[in-house]
Amino acid sequence: MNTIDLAALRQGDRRTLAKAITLVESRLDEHRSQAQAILENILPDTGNSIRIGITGVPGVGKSTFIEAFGLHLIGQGKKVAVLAVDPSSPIAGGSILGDKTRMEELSRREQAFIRPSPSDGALGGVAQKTRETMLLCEAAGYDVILVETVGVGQSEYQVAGMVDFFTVLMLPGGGDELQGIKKGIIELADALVINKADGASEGLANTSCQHYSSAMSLLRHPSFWTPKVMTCSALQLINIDTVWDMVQEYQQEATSNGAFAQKRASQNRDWMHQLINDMLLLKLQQNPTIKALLPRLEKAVEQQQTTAYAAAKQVIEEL
Ligand SMILES: Nc1nc2c(ncn2[C@@H]2O[C@H](COP(=O)(O)OP(=O)(O)O)[C@@H](O)[C@H]2O)c(=O)[nH]1
Ligand SMILES: [Mg+2]
Repeated sequence: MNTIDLAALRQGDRRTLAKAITLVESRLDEHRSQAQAILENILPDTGNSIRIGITGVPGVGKSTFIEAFGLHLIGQGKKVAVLAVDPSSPIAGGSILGDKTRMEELSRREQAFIRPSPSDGALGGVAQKTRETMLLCEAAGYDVILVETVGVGQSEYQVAGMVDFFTVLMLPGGGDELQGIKKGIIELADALVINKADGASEGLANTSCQHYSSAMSLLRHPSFWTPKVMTCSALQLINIDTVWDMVQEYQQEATSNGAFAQKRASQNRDWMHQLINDMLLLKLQQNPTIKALLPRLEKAVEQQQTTAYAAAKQVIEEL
């Protein structure tokens, strides 16, 4: 893999973008430093997008929704990038690759760029790669970045921490726990969208909508924004435009009151701290003295010859 044509990337050339993402996803140190150089270079061209996270249990309709939503956005003159954070099945069963058929039309569009979840990278894992990929997509002129996650492990929390607007798709009827939505996820949501509000399920979807609307109004939300609850049908294209209108309303308000920039700034700060932790750990694991010391210390701790605290302190002092 050699150099990336940054001018072509900035002009939105898809092949160049794909190549740059592959570089970012690589585990090789050499690629890593090339990727970092590119990211430093394009940083001034990033940030001009709205980053939207989409989560929900398997089968709720994420892929169908993204297809409908993405096509709607393209109709509004937007360029849309779809990324996935799916630590469970990095390549073969990746949420996007697995049901690319559900995004058939979107994937054919010139104004859409769809990238499956990266395989778990060394530093920072999948989320780190997705953050960097997001920057590349912004430099390539994508206006809307959709980040999908199936919600395995910590992925919803990670996605919520890298987007401007976090959407939880839900099924009509059944509480969040019944649906297998993790505790705490609802509290992170900027919007709950009850999908499949069509046919026989429409009434149930409306009941769920009322239920969650009152539940959300009781939740304390640490922001100017009171999370919205609405229904839609990704399949029958009902309310897809309403969801986009809501996101735009959020963006306008958050931009004018400063919350938008503030949130991104604090996300970047948190990201840096996360990276410091990861890098420290890596340094620790690669240090030859510590490598030799660790098995002895583990044994000593197991056999209660030393306290865990004293052993940990010895390792840190070695570093
Ligand atoms: N009735 C109805 N079915 C839907 C809707 N959205 C998705 N589905 C169906 O639900 C199933 C799962 O959808 P999919 O997009 O693959 O869900 P994902 O696993 O969350 O990505 C598919 O059979 C879809 O056709 C909807 O709005 N209404
Ligand atoms: Mg899917």
